[in-house]
Amino acid sequence: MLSDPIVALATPPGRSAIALIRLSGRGAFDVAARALHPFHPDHPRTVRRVRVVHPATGEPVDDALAACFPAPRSYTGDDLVELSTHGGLLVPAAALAALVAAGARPAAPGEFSRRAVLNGKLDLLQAEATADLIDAGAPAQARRALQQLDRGLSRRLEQLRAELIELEALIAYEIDFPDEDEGPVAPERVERAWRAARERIAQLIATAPEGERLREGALLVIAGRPNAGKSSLFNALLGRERAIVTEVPGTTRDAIEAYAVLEGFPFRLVDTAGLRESDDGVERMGIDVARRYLDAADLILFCEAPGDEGPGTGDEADRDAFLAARHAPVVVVRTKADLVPVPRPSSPVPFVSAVTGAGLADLRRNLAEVAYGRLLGLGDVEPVVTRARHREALERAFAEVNAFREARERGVDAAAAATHLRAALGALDDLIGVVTPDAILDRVFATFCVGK
Ligand SMILES: Nc1nc2c(ncn2[C@@H]2O[C@H](COP(=O)(O)OP(=O)(O)OP(=O)(O)O)[C@@H](O)[C@H]2O)c(=O)[nH]1
Ligand SMILES: [Mg+2]
Repeated sequence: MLSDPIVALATPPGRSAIALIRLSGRGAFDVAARALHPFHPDHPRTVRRVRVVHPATGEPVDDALAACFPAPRSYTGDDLVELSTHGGLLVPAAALAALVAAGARPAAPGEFSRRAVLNGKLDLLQAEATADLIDAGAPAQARRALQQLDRGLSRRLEQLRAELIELEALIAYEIDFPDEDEGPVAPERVERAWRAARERIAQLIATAPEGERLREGALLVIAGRPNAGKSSLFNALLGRERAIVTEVPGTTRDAIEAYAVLEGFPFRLVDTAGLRESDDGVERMGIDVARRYLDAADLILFCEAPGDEGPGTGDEADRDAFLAARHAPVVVVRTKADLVPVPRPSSPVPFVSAVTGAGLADLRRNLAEVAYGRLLGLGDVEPVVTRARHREALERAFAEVNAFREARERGVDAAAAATHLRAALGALDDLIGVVTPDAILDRVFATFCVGK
C-alpha cells in the first residue's frame, strides 16, 4: 500500500542518550494513540511527554517525547510522528515493537524519503542529496550535497526545461502554419535559443567526471621506484602509520588502499609496490597490481628520491616515457627533501619530506587542484552533476537537442523536429523526478538507510 503506516529507527542502534523513531502514513496517529499515552495529535509540531506502552501486553517500555506533524506539513507529506526514546539496544527496539504491534509496518530502506518524493515534498535530486549528506566523509561532499538539497541542480534543470519549452514555442508557428514560407520567428532566434540550451546542457555534463569523483573519492595512486619513499608519503598524507616503511627496497608488495580527506576533498589513496624488474615472483605480482592501479587511477603521485633516475621498469626508458604512457594526470614530487642539502628553489619539481613535513601542505593543495580543479573553479554555488544517473539523462537530452537541429537542417517538418525537444524534456523530467517510473525509484532508494 502506498501510504500504510510505516515505522523505523532513524538513529543507529547502539549505546546513546536518545534514539529517534519515525512513524508515518495514513493512520499513523491511530497507531501512535494505541502505544503512546497520552497522545495529542491536536497539538501539531509540539513536543509532548508520553509513556510508551506495548498495546497488547500493557507492559511499559519507556518514558519518551513525541511530536506529531499532520499531513501535508511533514517530511513525508503524510501524517508523521517523531518519537524520541532513550537510546541503547533494548529500549528503541521495544518501542519499535510496540508500534508494530499497534499496527505499523517496519519501513523499507529509504521508504520515508521515497514517500516524500511521491508526495512532492522533495524532488528526486533532493532525495539523493539527502543520502549524500548522510554519507559525506569530506567537507566538500557535505557542501555539495547541501547545495543540491537546496535545489541548486533542480533549479538549473528547471531553467533548462523552460528554455526548451521556449524553443518549442518558437517553432510552434511553423507547426500551425506549415505552408508559410516566412514565419514570424526569425531562424536566427531559433538558432540562438537552441545554442543556449545546448551550451547549458554541455556545461552540466562537463561537471560530471569531477562530480562523480566527489561522491566516490578520487583514486590517487602513489608510484615510483623501490625505496623512493612512497609508503612514507602515503602515511604522511593519511596522518597515520598505515603502511610498513623500511630501508629495504621492495618492502611494499601489495597495493594498500585508504580513505583520506585532502583540502576538504575525498581521496582513495593507494600505496603500491616500487616499479622495477624483479626476479621475485611475489614482488612481480605486486608490480602487476601497481600497474593495474595506475591504469585505473584518477591521478598519479609519482615519487622520485634524490638519485633516482626513471621508474626503473626496464621497458620504459625514462621517467618521461613512463609518464607519457599514463592516461591520468601525474603529479611528480622529489621525496626526502631533508636529505638534500639545499633544495634548489628553481627546481620545477617540488620537494617534500615525510620526515620534516616540508612541502606537504603545498602537495595537498596541488593534489586537490589536479583532482578537483573544475569544482574548485566553480565554487559551491554552481550546480554539479554527481551521479551516473544524472549524466546519462543529460547525455540523452543533449543527443535529442542535437537531433532536433539536424532534423531542422535536413528540412524535416517542424512537428517532427519538435518530437526531439519533447524527448529532451522527458529526459530532464526523469532526472528531476517529475513522473518517475518505479524502476528508477527502486534504484535511487536501494542504497538508502532504514529510517531515512
Ligand atoms: N630522511 C628521509 N628518509 C625518508 C623519507 N621518506 C622515506 N624515507 C626513508 O626511505 C626508506 C624507504 O621508505 P619507504 O617509504 O618504505 O619507501 P617505498 O617507496 O615505500 O619503498 P618500497 O615499498 O620498498 O618500494 C625508509 O628507510 C624511510 O625511512 C624522508 O622524507 N626523509
Ligand atoms: Mg613502500
